[in-house]
Amino acid sequence: MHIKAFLFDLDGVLTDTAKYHFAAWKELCDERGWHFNEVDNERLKGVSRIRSLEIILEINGVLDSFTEDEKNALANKKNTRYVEMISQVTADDILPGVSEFLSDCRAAGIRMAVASASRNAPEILKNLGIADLFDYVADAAKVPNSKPAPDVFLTCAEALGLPSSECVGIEDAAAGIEAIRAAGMRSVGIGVVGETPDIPLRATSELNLSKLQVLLG
Ligand code: B16
Ligand code: MG
Repeated sequence: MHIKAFLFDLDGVLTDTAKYHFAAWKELCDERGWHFNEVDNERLKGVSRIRSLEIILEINGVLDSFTEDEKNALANKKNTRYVEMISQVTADDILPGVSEFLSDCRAAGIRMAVASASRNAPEILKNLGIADLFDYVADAAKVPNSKPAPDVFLTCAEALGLPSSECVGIEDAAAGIEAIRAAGMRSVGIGVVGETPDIPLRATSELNLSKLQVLLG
């Protein structure tokens, strides 16, 4: 294939915001006396905010004890803390190898979009100082179905005016790899557990445009 665009997940691919998601959810859980640890946090990667809360409530056996309004209030409370935490994000938080890869893609005329489940994606990209490099950033609030549904990747391809066959998705979460596959695109996985991407990499430092062009060509 001739790669015309890369569609990037954000958390776990461009930067590591999982540690802030964990810290913000942990504060909420500690306040309520709920169990939540780093292993549980793995299940929240790539998953929407409200679904993340539901997973935490399920783990604690209290999912049925909350109304939709109460769940929204809890998710908002976590997000307020999370937004405070990500205000500290800077260019130093870009994952290794990512800046070089983005520059190489740009120099090669390959289009780039962000396909994240995070409603905070624009703010994080701005703080990282890379917002201007992307042709399109999907608005997670407007995407009908979250990963593993293909919607966010299809939205990006459509915005770029490209068919799925010319787009490659880059993801760190199993749900994201499923979403890319369901969108009919090839996938690059970063340390993905539980799904097999077309190109599995151990870390972002292994992202290399020439190699990917050969492997996916
Ligand atoms: P927000 P990604 C995802 O980002 C995170 O991996 C996931 O843990 C989080 O719940 C989700 O964004 C929603 O984030 O609360 O900021 O809207 O991996 O899809 O870039
Ligand atoms: Mg991710």
